[in-house]
This record gives sequence, structure tokens and C-alpha cells, in this order.
Amino acid sequence: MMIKKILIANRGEIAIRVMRACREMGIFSVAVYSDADKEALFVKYADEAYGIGPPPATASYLNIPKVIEVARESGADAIHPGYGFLAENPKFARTCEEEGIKFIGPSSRVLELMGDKVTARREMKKAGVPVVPGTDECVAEFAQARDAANRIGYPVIIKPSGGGGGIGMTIVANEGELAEALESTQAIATTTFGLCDVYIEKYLSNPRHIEFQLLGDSKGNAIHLGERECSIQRRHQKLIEESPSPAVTPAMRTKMGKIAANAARYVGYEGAGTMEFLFSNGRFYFLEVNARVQVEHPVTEMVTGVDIVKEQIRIASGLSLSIKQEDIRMNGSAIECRINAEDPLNDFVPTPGKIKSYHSPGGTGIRVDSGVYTSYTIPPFYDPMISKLIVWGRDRSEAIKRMRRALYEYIIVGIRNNIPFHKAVMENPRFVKGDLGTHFIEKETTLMEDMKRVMVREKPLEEKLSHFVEEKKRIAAMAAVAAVAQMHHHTQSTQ
Ligand code: MV4
Repeated sequence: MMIKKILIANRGEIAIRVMRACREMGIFSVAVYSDADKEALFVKYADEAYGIGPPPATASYLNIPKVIEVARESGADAIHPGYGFLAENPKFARTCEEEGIKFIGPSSRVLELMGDKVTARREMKKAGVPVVPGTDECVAEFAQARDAANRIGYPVIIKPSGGGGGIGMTIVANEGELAEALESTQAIATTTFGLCDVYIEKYLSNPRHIEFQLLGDSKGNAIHLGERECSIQRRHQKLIEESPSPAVTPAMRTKMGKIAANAARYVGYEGAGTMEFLFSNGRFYFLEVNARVQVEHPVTEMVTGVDIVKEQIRIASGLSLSIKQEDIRMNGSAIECRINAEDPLNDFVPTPGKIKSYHSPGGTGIRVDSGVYTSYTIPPFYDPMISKLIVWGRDRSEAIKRMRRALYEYIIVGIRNNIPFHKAVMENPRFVKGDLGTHFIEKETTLMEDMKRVMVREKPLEEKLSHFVEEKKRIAAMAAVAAVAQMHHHTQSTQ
């Protein structure tokens, strides 16, 4: 039975992304919003919208009974959770199952299996996925930890089993540091995830973060859409993602994609998901499964042409995948920059506030997924992402040049943002070479100065444009002059 009406239990750009798929499929969309999001674009985009409570997420976007109540009231037959909030919450998925509302995502059983990282590791190992050398059970006692670490070899990393995303992980260089590290990780595991269980893995230094996009349907079909490289991250927040990875050969892609899709089939995975790997010295090691649509899914859409959200909705409706593995071709190269309201020159502190003027880039090969507009105020209660700027090029080099061009067209006035950071990275020689790793930002110590140089270089633009009194004309002129300045800079730097 095709779904007719979807409640989107999320906000911002991803809510709009899902609603766009709904509109193309002839499905009605229902927004839910907190008091802080009354003026948000996704509320206006939806066919219907319902307030669900005060700004803090625990009182609104995480309020399961309230979300279910609105689904009932509006007559929605399915809920799309987006990413974050309730997206991987097995209790929420189970409530939907019990209430006869289709949860657009894997079953509560699979969410439970993948949410516990020790169980996920064990399941994936059974399914034939290479995992990092480590413990297959939770580690509770020091003696157990000592034996495991000796077997694995130092350095090791202790991780909370209930976690993911890097919170509470401790790197241990030798046995002398083990007892304290074990205690602190167990403490964080208890307070943050309500589960004191931790596990131990071999610590890989500066690996690449490479993940495979998966789709599984209710008929037992599972395919992969190639990989994304997400090595450019800071404090476990990804900032730049791309597909394909500059490190993955077609043979490696075929082999790892097959392993990942087989594992999805093995656990009965329904919906879109991601299998994360660390990639080090030419080898892949399973890390965790993200059982949701991810922020960075557009780079995969750009190179494969597959609409991942539409596939999610088809799968949830009980239809088969619309494509077969042999129909998937990786065409060209795509890069995403997350444009955040944060100050890259001041330790990336969040800078929510009013966007006074806004001009987003356009033209060939550009996609901007955003939930903002001129005069919109970014509320301080949620993550500070303004938009995702995604570009496509015939190859990585063209994609980088197009991203530079798009970043120079992008004008956000009123709040500090991380566009200077992205401009600096797009000119960084190691980034351009594709020489990436999860410690890229710490290791590239010149990025700070590079950003400042970029900003100084653009200072004259603003002065040049001060005579444009009318806001709209000023923005258009800024975009044009910025583009010219970029070309001038590029000509100089390549001569
Ligand atoms: C690792 C690792 C090295 N070796 N696991 C970070 C995010 C989470 N998904 C997994 N993470 C890591 N897991 C093994 N076996 C390196 C990271 C990692 C990291 C860990 C602690 C502090 C900062 C980090 C930054 C990047 C990657």
C-alpha cells in the first residue's frame, strides 16, 4: 500500500528535503514544529503544520507521545524521522509499529541491534564484514581489559557500547594509562548512555573515514550506492564530505560494497543506511552502522542519480527497490560543504542570530539544501547548520573548482559563518591532492592563517560595494564581484 501522508518528525533542511520527495510523489506532508521554529521555512513548505511544544528538543522534537498524537490527528499513515532526534530510537520505532503508523526506517529490532555498538560489531563480524581487532564482548573488569589490550597490542581505544559519534572515547597508549581510561569511559558511558558497557579496539592513527550508502527493501533485496569520504571533521562533526573517495579504486568499491550489502541482507535491513569504515593502509575496518538517512546523502545522489529519500518512501510502502545493483554507475564527483553558523576564527563557537541578507549560489552542478531565507533568525536551541552546499563535477578537480566558485558567490550577511574555512580547505594543497585523514584539520596548522588571508583578500569587495544602497542590488553585485575576484586570484596563483 502506497503511503499517502507523511509526518516529518524533524526540522530545517532535512524536513524540506523529505517534503520535496513527498511533493514529487503526490504524498501529503505534515510538519511538526517547536515554538522556536514558528517562522521556519519547513513549516511554510508543508501541506499542514502542528506546533508540538517549547523550544528544547526534549519538550518537542523528542516528545514521542506528542508526535504520535499529531500523526493520529492529521491522519498521517507514516512518519519520516530525518536524522538526529528520534531517527534511530528503537522505542519510537516500536511505538509506531504498535500504533500501526509506518516508521520510515529499519525495524525496531534492527535499530536495537545497530544501536548497541558491541552487538553491531558482533553481527557484522558474523556477516563477514572485516572489523577492527578488538573485543567481541563488553569489558567490565580491569583484568579483562588488560588481557584484551595485551592481545590486541597498544595503542588501543576504549569506546562506550551505547554511544557512537565519538563521545566518551579514550585512547590508551600503554598499560599504565589503562585503569584510569577504563574508569572514565565507563563513567561517561553510564551518565551519557545509561549503560556502563564499554569495549576495546586497536587504535588506528589518522585513518580515513569512508562509509558505504546502502538500501534494503522488505523483499530481501539490498544494494550499495558506493562510498563517501568524510575525513574532514572536527570534534566528530563532519564538515566536508565527498563521493567517490579519492582513496577507493573501482575494485575496492565493488568488493567492499558487496560485503556491506550482504551484511545488510543478513540482518534484514529495511530502508536507507550507512556502513561506516575506518580506512588505513589500504584496509577497511567496520566501525558502526548509521540506521538513517544521513546529512551527507546528497553527494551520493549527485553521482548515482538515485533519490535516496524517494527510495526510503518506496521501501516503507512495501515496494521493491527501483534500481538493481548492476544499474548503479558512479558518474563524476560530488563534494558537500556544511555551511554552519559558527565562527571558524573563534574555535568554531556557534553564532545563531538574524540573517540580514542572503544570496545562495547557483548555476551548473550546484545544489543548495537549506531551510533559511533573508531576515530569518537561526534559533540557538538546535545544531547551527545554515545549509549544505553540494557541487557536482565531471571529476574531482572540476568539483573543487566549482565549489570554490560557489563559495565565492555565497553571501550571508548578519551572522559569522564557516564559509572562510571552506574556502581555505578548497585551496589547501593536501586537500586538492586528496591526501585526507580524520586528523586533517589538526594537522593542517596553516588553515587558520589561510582563512584570515581569504578574508583580507575579500575586504575590498565590501568597500567597493558600499554605494549600493538597495539591499538586493548590493547582494547581486557582491556575488558578481566576488566571482571576478576569485578568478583573478586563481589566475595569479596558477601562473
Ligand atoms: C576509532 C579511531 C581509531 N581507531 N576507532 C571517532 C568517531 C567515531 N565514529 C569513531 N571514532 C574513531 N574511532 C579505532 N579503532 C579514531 C576515531 C576518531 C577519533 C577518536 C577519538 C577522538 C577523536 C577522533 C577523531 C577522529 C576519529
